[in-house]
Order: sequence, then structure tokens, then C-alpha cells
Amino acid sequence: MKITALAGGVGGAKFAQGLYRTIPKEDLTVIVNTGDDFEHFGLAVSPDVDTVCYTLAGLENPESGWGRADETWNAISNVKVLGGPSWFQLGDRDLATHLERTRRLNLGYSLSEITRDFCKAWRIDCRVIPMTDSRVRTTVLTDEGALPFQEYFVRRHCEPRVTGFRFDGIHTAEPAPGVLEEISSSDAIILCPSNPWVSIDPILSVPGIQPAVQNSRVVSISPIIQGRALKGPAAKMYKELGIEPSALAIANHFRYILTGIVFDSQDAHLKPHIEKLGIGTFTCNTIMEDSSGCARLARDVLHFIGSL
Ligand code: FO1
Repeated sequence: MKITALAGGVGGAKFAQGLYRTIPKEDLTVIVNTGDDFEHFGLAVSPDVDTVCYTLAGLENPESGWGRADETWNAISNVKVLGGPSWFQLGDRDLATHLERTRRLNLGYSLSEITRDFCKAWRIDCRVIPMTDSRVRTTVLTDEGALPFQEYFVRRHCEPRVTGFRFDGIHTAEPAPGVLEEISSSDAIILCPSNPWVSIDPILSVPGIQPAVQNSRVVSISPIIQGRALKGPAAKMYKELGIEPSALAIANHFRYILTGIVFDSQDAHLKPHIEKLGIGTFTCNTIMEDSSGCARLARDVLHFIGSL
């Protein structure tokens, strides 16, 4: 079964790793959010693309989920000594990725070409494609004004109250080469357990992606369990936008494309409410404590897809 997974940061990367360990690698494509990308110290940083790649390659920092394992922080701590910005933690190993990515972008290579080459170097055998090679930047609209995504997420610890989102550059963005072809030739599209507002919505908002996805079986995995997100601000965002965070909220969020949704057994009471929307349901343990947990969830999701 050929699968295309749409993924954001840590939760998406973990689930993608579960798929990577479960299905033949040539049958897997991961399309990654680039709305979180930004320029820092003049370097092109693509946090979600890197989180997915590091995780698939087994190079990820197991504590944070982002950045590299066995990291050292010499560069950023010396920037701090000099009075430079140190709010965004760039590790020494991770820095090499941004340096080399920036060098290649300056030579005229696209983000998707560079990502393909990095995957080869890291011996990743499935396709990882950034959603677009165009410049798209997520802006979080808050009660303190519009904040670039990483300013909101890292610098302000997601504290400002969210009133909406803007994906700057989205209207003229084009899907990266291969994105539409991979979606159309897949047996199912999986929306990974990533933040719907700032990880999955930007991908679906790239012109052409949503219509392509709509022609396929689409299954999402709820990142909300018992009203809380395991990681990140998804639940806080729903609340601030006046929506009770739950698997039902996720189902409603994507109801225009969903065939089915997988959510945690602890929320099994939501089944009838979601099924009323005409969306198939499956409950299981959706917590990915370790890599065997990621693979277990992937197997459960694939089993559900097979039954749809
Ligand atoms: N997240 C943080 O909370 N603090 C950081 O200092 C930070 C640095 C960082 C460096 C490289 C990278 O690839 C990711 C990094 N992240 C950091 C995570 C990142 O901001 C988020 O995971 C995503 O953008 C949200 O999906």
C-alpha cells in the first residue's frame, strides 16, 4: 500500500518513523510543512524538514525531539557571550545542516533538491519532500499583534493569545516537484498527529494540494488526547479560538477531506459524535513513547485504512 504522510514537527516525525519501519520504504512519501522556516544569522532554517529527516535517520535528539542527538552548543553559547541572539537554540551539528543548506540555496538549488540530497547522505530511503520550494511563512495573529512563527513559538513560548493564522506567500506558492504526483499515486493520505493549525493547514493550503488529497482516502491521527496535546500549543490554540480541543475538533477541522480518523482509546466516547459527521473512526493507544510505540501506532493506522 502506497502512503503519503503530511507532517509537521516532532509528532509528525515520530509517526513518519513508525511508517518508515513498517512499510516498504519505496512505498512511503513524507510531505513536510515549511511554514515554520525562517532565516536566522542569515541561514536558512527548516525546522520541520530537519526534524523529520533527523528522526527518520535516527539522528534526532531523543529528549527534545528536534535538533540532533549528541549535540554540543559551542557556537550558540559564544554568540551569547558576544551579545547576539541566543533564544533559538542552534546546536553545532545542526548548524552544519543550515550552513550547507544555505550555501546550496545560494548556488540556485531548490529546497526540495537539497532535501533529497541530504536524505541520500543520511541514508534515508523514503521520499521526504518539502511542501513547496516557494517562500511561505506562517504568521501567528495574536492579541499582541502578528508574530513570525518562531518568534511566537520559541521566543514567546506560545504565550500570546492566538486570534488567527496567516501563511504569507501561500497564494503564489507551488507544490514542490513530485508532491502532486505522489499524492495522486498513493492509496491513502495520512495527516500525521501534528498541529492542525500550523503544521497540516499550511501544507493543505498550498494551491493544488487540497484538490489532489481530496481524490484519495484521507485519515488523520488526532494529536489531542483528553483535551490536551502531548506536545506543543494545539490545544491552547483551539481554546483561544473558542473551540473545545478534542478528537471531535480535529475531525471537524478536516471534515472536508477526511475518510477516517484515529484517536486515543481514552476518548472512545467521542465515536458516535464523529461518526455523525460521516467520518470513520478507530481508537487505540496513540501515545508514541518510544520507537516501538511509533511502529505500533503505524500498524494500527494501516490496519484501519485497510478496513475503510
Ligand atoms: N524549539 C524550541 O522550543 N526551542 C528552540 O530553541 C528550538 C530550536 C530549534 C533548532 C532547530 C530546529 O530544527 C528546531 C528547533 N526547535 C526549537 C523546534 C522548532 O521550533 C519547532 O519544533 C517547530 O518549528 C514546530 O514544529
